[in-house]
Amino acid sequence: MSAAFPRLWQEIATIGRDSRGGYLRYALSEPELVLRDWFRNQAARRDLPVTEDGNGNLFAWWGTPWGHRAVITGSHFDSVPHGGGYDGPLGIVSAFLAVDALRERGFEPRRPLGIAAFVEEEGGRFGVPCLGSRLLTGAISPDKAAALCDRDGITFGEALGVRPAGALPDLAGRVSAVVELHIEQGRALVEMDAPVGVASAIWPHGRWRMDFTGSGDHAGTTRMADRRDPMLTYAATVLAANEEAREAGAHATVARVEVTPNATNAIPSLVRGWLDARAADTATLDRLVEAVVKRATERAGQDGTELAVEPESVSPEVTFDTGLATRLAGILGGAPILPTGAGHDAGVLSAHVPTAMLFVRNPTGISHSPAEHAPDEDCAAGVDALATVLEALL
Ligand code: HGY
Ligand code: MN
Ligand code: MN
Repeated sequence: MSAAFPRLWQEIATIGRDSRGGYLRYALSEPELVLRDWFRNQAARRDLPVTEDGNGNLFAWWGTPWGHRAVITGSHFDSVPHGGGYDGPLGIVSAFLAVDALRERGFEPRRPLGIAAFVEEEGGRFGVPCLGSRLLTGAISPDKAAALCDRDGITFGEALGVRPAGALPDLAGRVSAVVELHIEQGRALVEMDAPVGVASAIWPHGRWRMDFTGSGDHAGTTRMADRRDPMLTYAATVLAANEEAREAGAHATVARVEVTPNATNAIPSLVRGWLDARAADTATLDRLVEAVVKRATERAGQDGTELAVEPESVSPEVTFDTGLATRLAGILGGAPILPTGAGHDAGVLSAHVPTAMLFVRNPTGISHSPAEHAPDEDCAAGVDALATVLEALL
């Protein structure tokens, strides 16, 4: 295996790493800005001009920027809080190495290739995932995006420094294909004994903010019978979501909560929790969310609390271009084709342009955790696969 991958991977391995080996790479935060500079530096080393689309997305170009029938590859730098280092950056590092490999083969593309670094894919800072690709495709308005706030009250517009430019006109006319390489967030490739796979679909999924409101009071002097404690309604809802998902063969997670006033000796007045729900099809997802909200509402009635549910982002089912997926799997010697429950910028772009994803084997399947890891030899196989696929598309 060539040493190219570990050598380049090591250049970013410590950027934004926390004391537990996880990564804190919020969009447009200090570590991610360092990664964006690294991106520009890698592009400059390869004579690839870099453009910014006014939405926070970076593109390094082999050929004319946004030239005729361009191919786009790449991924994102941002991580979930204390997440893994591969989710996102692997697709960007692999793209630069794929260009190196194609140049070593003496390949001359007939179309421009854009290596993308999409902003805020995780939604970890501003709350809406795939924010950069949603802006690029017009799936979210510049004003709505600009007004999104992080935990410190800084808006995306302030962090970006400009009002987002919004949709690129005629994206479908400019771009002939998109291929995003990503670590697999699951163990299917391990079970299939394959280092690289091709995506068939992304499950429909979304995130709903649930506000449980009660009456704040003294923990020591308020009789149990007199309480309207939103923490009880929240707790019952977390358990209900888990039960309903198991019954529906779907996935539901409540992993983020904010409590007001969040004091040991004060019954909360507000508990804000986020439901992440996903299912193999839209009907199942809708039924799941409906069932969770119904049970939460019933419990609120018992507790004397109020419930408000706000969908923060909902992503429809994505079926990647079947012809493209089959063609790429064939080019890769019969690589497996598999679905995923994880959202990606490629999913957003697939509504506008023929889009594919390549997955690189993840031995544990773990992601969104410091334990996320892919062995160098599988990452190198991913680079080779990406180079082969890009050669065919360019
Ligand atoms: O949450 C997701 O599915 C993706 O990792 N943003
Ligand atoms: Mn992710
Ligand atoms: Mn990702």
